[in-house]
Amino acid sequence: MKMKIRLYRTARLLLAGALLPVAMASAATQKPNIILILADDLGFGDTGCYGATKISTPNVDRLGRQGLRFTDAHATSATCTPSRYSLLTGEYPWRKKGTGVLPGNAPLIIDTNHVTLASILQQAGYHTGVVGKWHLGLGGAGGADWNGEIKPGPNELGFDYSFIMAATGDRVPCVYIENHRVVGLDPKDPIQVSYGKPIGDEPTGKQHPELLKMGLSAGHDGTIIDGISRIGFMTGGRTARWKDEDKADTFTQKAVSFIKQNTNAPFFLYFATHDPHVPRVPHPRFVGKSGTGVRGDVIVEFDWCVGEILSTLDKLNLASNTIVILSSDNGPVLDDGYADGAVRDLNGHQAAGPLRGGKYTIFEGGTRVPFIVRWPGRVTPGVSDALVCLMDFPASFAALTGQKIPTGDAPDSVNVLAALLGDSKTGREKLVEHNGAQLLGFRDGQWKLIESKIVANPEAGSAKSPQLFNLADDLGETKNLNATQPDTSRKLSDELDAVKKAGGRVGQK
Ligand code: NG6
Ligand code: CA
Repeated sequence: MKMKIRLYRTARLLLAGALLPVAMASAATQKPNIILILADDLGFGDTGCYGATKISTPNVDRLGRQGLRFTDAHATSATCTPSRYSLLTGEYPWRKKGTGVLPGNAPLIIDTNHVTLASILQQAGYHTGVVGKWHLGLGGAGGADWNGEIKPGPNELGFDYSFIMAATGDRVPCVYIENHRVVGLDPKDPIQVSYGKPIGDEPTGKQHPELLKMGLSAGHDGTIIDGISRIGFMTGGRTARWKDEDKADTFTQKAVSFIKQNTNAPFFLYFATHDPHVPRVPHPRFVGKSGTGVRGDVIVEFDWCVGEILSTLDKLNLASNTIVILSSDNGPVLDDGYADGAVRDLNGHQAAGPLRGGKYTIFEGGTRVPFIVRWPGRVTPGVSDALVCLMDFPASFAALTGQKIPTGDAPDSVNVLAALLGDSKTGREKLVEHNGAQLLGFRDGQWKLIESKIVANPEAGSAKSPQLFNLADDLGETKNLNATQPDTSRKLSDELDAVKKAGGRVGQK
């Protein structure tokens, strides 16, 4: 099946490539290694180079000094699954049903017949790997067979290697999956997963809150794994279960070995960390190290992970031939369902920096994320205000490596390579922002429109009338100009409608 999928995609890519003039293809072709470090829920203001003064992040700051630091880079959505869906497919997630935050037993939501960021680079000759959080579903219509071959998944979407957790740290199953198999599974203790009725005889957080080492503030009252109750129920797989405090070390070690094994070929590593998502359980060596509570501690842990990647590149003499990109899948959240003291211990830290809102919201804090591109000798260090989106990776890296995207694939991905490399001060002109659920915003240059809609979450940023902000002098989205500038509001609203109808390439210049 893998072979068939690959052949089909290869044929489509070759066909698309045939239309590309040979000279253009070779002139465009460059094959630096590419490492994409994607944090989970890291806010715009969470690191030193983005203005944090209370949390020390020397390794991220080093990247920031040595690279191009973007001030207006966005995830498509303010939650994980839709954000990562568009990063890999180059399609706005709100175009497709079923791209909301997924349960841990959801089937794969990406169509294996279309190219992805990974398959584009694989086709360009890269050895491709994903390590860390997946959260895009696994398996066919019935979901994954946790005790057998788990597919389709990343390996069917262009990744040669995968070492992942299925969904999030707070969702079952709490096991690692390497390529198609659960790691360390004892066949005599098979895994079962349910997001409906409780299964197995292990205690749940709902029935036995006294057994929890971390209290709850919302949800998360399913099976207790290692003293923390999760979303959903699981039984079995006891020898395969992860230890929360070791997760950063385990993922980092796998990422580092992937780099070490690929020193001779160009490689693409998508390193999707668990930090600083809930449950926040730093390794003991990071406990209390941030001075801003447990959320800060797992940011310090994240920074350590970044440092390990950078020092590996240095040791292997790969730094100058490797593009390192650091970003986050969505904006920050403090209380995300566990009573872990994140709000109480904040000590004045501003996770979203100067931005309004955060995860789940349509304000800039929801999707505007840290974004650094380092390519020593090629990308001049500095700051870029270009508007770019994580969804632009497929088109941009296809351009870098001389690949042509088949018609109809990655429809919303814009080639912003010149902005990523610092050759241009501008990226896309327009961008649809998405709070991860039903709410859309629209950016056209400095203008930001939030469409009128009432949604369930009162903090998401919805209102009965449209909201219009001029981000050039109101980055914090405090002055709604809809009433005084109705023409601008209408223009943006029409533009948003056009993107919704058009299906792609609207941000292209
Ligand atoms: C929410 C969870 C939250 C987090 C989020 C997904 C509750 C109350 N909240 O439903 O803890 O898991 O989903 O986060 O259960 S994301 O970064 O993967 O989008
Ligand atoms: Ca996230």
